[in-house]
Amino acid sequence: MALNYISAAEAASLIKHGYNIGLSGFTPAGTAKAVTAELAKIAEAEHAAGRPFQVGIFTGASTGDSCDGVLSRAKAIRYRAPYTTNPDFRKAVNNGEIAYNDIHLSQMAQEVRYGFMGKVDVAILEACEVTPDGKVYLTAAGGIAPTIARLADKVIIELNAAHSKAAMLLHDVYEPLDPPYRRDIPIYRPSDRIGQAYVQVDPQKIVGIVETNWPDEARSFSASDPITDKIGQNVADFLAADMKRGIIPPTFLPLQSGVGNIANAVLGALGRESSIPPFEMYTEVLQDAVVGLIREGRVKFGSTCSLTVTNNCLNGIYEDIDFFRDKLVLRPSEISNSPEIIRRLGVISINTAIEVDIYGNVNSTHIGGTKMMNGIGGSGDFTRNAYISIFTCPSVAKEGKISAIVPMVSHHDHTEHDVNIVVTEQGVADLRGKGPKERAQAIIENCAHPDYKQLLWDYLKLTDGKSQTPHCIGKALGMHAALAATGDMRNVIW
Ligand code: 0RQ
Repeated sequence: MALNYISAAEAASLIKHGYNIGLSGFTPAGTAKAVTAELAKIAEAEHAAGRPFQVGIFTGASTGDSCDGVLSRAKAIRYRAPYTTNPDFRKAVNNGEIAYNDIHLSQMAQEVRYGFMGKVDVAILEACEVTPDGKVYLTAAGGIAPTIARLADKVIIELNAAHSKAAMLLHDVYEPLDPPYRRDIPIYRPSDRIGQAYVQVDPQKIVGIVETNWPDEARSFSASDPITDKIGQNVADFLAADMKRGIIPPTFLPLQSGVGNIANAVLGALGRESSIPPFEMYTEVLQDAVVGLIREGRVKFGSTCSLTVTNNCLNGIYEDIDFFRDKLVLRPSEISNSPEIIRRLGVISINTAIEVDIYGNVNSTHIGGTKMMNGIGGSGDFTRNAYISIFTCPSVAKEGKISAIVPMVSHHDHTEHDVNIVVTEQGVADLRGKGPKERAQAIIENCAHPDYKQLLWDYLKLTDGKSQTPHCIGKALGMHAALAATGDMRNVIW
């Protein structure tokens, strides 16, 4: 079949009000850009003419401004799942304008297949190459591309020259069967490849190819600071000690790490820790720090869903593809984040918390219990199934007005049953093998900021001190209430 080249505007005009669109990509890496940017213009014109225009968006994780940003500002999103990081999208969600379904990333493709979110009308896949028989070679991420490409009525390809064809060598595309026919996913080492290099699309469904030259809209990192450096060092020291004790085998175990500045600093510190041997990653996002560690031989292999790296770093990988091709693999998100594989490989997970309570419950998503920050991402997929699950965060936020260690989390993403280790710049609380009352001692003593330690000890005195999980229910959110009333949690009066 001949490939049909069309403009981004023509492609966007195929998307109608009420459609659900499925997008390739995972974080801004590998996400379609040109068609969604044009779609926002259509939405604005339709709204100006007094007509409704909104779509549902199914994707792998966050996207860039040319999707979530422009479409939020154009009020063109009715529904979206899963994770996002865009500030305009966040504003719209917290104004009640968008139905946001913040699900575990490993579950996204299968929930689309199960039909929980409605049908996929149009899939838009970013590719570095496409063949007339429908082989689509993805760019910097796996995401949910195989599923949306198979389920969509129509498929649009953004053929993006900003990505080198070297990306063709990085993908391992595999889609499991649905129950009751699902079998084990045969990955036994992070480097195992089990699928194909491309997404096979029915060529009859490809309604157009849009040629673009649009680099990924990657976020850059702030330089590490003394707080993130100390958190990173605390994690590295903890893991080195666990290896010395024989809890972690001498070969070490694969690591997962989330996104953001803290995660980048943690990986940097692990790379520098000479008592930790070269290790592998089984993760969902791979950031700049890890690419540097692969070059140095500190990271032996990276299995990931996306290359969430700066464009300089991405181009460096493409230029040195002969070096990287047997050290990296990009997988669909339901494989990179598969609970089955995470448990089998014994992955050590490292994610970031917004707040942690004294019993080890973690809030990763909501500010003040009600306002969405980003979303749970893959942190639940990894935490629940990890060999050792670690959460990191600075002990305070907003110049000390907010304590990250609180009596009770104001929103609950990861329960005390799943969280093993809490790390702040103050120290490390090892919760393994401890009951709730012992956990509270470890967290307050080791992780709370000195400004808040006594306040937290005083809170415990309000409880009966004996129950399985001692709380004073009327005051458990007292620090949050003090913040809301006075702008500073330190003003709490118990
Ligand atoms: O605010 O942006 O105004 O400065 O939250 O916090 O410390 O810069 O850290 O960039 O790593 O983000 C949890 C949001 C942390 C992120 C979260 C404010 C703080 C700052 C950002 P400013 P930092 P990060 C990977 C797996 C989801 C779960 C996960 C995240 C801003 O890491 O989205 O790990 N995680 N998923 O000041 C009020 C508090 C606060 C607070 C921090 N207690 N109250 N504000 N902030 N704590 C994702 C994927 O799966 C793809």
